[in-house]
Amino acid sequence: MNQPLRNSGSTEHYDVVVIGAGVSGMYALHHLREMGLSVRVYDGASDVGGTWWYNRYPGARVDGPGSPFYCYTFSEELMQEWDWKETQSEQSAVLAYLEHVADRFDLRRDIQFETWVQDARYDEAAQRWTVETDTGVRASARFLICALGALSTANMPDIPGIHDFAGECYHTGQWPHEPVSFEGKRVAVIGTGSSGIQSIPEIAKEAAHMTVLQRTAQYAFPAGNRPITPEDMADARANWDGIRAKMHANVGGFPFDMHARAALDDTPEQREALYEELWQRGGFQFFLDLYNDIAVSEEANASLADFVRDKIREIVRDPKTAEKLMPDHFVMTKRPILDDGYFETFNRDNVTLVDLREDPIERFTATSVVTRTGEHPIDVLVLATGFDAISGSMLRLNPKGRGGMSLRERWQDRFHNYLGLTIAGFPNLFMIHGPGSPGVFYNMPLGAERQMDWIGKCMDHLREQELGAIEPSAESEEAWANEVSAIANVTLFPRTDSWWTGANVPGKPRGFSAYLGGSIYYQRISDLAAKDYEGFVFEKANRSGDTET
Ligand code: NA7
Repeated sequence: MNQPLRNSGSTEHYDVVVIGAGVSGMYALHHLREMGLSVRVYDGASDVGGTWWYNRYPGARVDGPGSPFYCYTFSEELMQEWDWKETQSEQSAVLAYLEHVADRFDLRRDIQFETWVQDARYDEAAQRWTVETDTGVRASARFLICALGALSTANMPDIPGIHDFAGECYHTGQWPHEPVSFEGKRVAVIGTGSSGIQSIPEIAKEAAHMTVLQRTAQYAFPAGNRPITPEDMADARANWDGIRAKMHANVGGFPFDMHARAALDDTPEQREALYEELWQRGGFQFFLDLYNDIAVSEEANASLADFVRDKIREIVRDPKTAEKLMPDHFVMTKRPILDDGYFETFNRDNVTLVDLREDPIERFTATSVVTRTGEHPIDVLVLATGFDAISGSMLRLNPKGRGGMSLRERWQDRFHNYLGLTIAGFPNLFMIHGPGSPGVFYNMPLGAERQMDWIGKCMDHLREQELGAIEPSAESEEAWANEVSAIANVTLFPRTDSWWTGANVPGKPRGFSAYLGGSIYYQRISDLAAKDYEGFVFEKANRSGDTET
């Protein structure tokens, strides 16, 4: 049992407190325990899984490159023993995997579930963090690791009367654990991002009527979900070392080769042929096998956007509905979406599409949603409105650093950070998948492992050098922000409103908040560590005692 180093009054003392028992926090716990540290993890949920524990909406599946490579890589045995059944695993399959990881590495004994961390404060004299929880437990630790999840703080729309709606109301990111029945009910869904586009076809099959309230039309690509055969798994297992090496080298952390040609090097006919082939095959592989200039050249981008718009016109029978479904932003500059029968759903008699740009929501009543052109009576409201992504959960935690400064004050104008891992004025606090890191642009379990391994080495460095605290300088934060923007600005991504830029949450500072260099990032952070942690400032340890790391 990983006991607190000591108890003083009502405070438990650890080397490290980790907040979050999702993909990142689970690996953090395992790794820190392997280092011989005492660790306590807190999570508001009643079991492991984080985002995969919360997002149980109908149709929820992996919408990235998928299984068997959306997984941890730290344990050869884990890879060898786990069978994935489909390329785009259902939420329940990913959660079952994470539960297995928790069992296999006996993680739960050091996780306190159903415990919400309400406050985290740095004590400069003690060089320690203290966290307060809603269960009354207070813990102190030398290091605080925020594994809060990039997609975990729900974005709740602020629409007049929404709280007066008296029917059932569910956010996709906070879906109930009990089955929800839509049978015979009139359902409205707000939001057509990944969660809306995955859930709408499933809910429409059951509901009496569905009204889709669309603010931004989206490009969506066939998910192409396929069974993973025992032979596929045997192949992956036999070649695991090579696959793992390829994952480390690949820009997105997946073992795939990227297309080497530019769209503009090919004729329109050749482009059309490639797009058609990829469309028929489906899956996230679409984006990896694409031309290498789609995200950087307006003309290349337009060629793919036109192809998808033509597909929508082909699939959707009613031309007026098809026109409302036409996206007009650069393709791939909002999170690419994989669908399973989304556009076909608009051919159903029980589905109505409302384009909120021409027919905005005015208010909710107890029994309906009222748009400019009329009233839609509903029994169930589904909010597929996404998340205050990437930085939102850090702001919700709102840790207090040096001099009691809150993160909300520090991040008022921009999400100041260094390497996406650390923040000036918040010593010994580390983020996993924070703003400024590759985060959601990288294979997230692998990214969590690689960031956590770096953090572990950094902790070792402090111990070896008898240092008490580490934090970045404000200058290195500035330089990092410039590097993140410079890479993003080569692409078309910052030119579209998205949750990547913070545009989905009213009042949020705008800026592209992910490091798009992918695997280069891991080389960068390791090189900086090798140069005596260039860009950081250190403080000598004030005292020893329970600061045993
Ligand atoms: P997303 O991708 O942020 O999608 C949210 C959707 O909700 C999107 O269509 C938004 O329109 C819409 N939205 C948000 N607020 C409103 C209001 N107030 N009124 C109308 N429409 C609104 O979140 P998801 O959960 O779908 O996906 C997040 C990630 O989770 C996804 O990328 C996967 O990796 C898993 P907008 O486009 O902002 O105009």
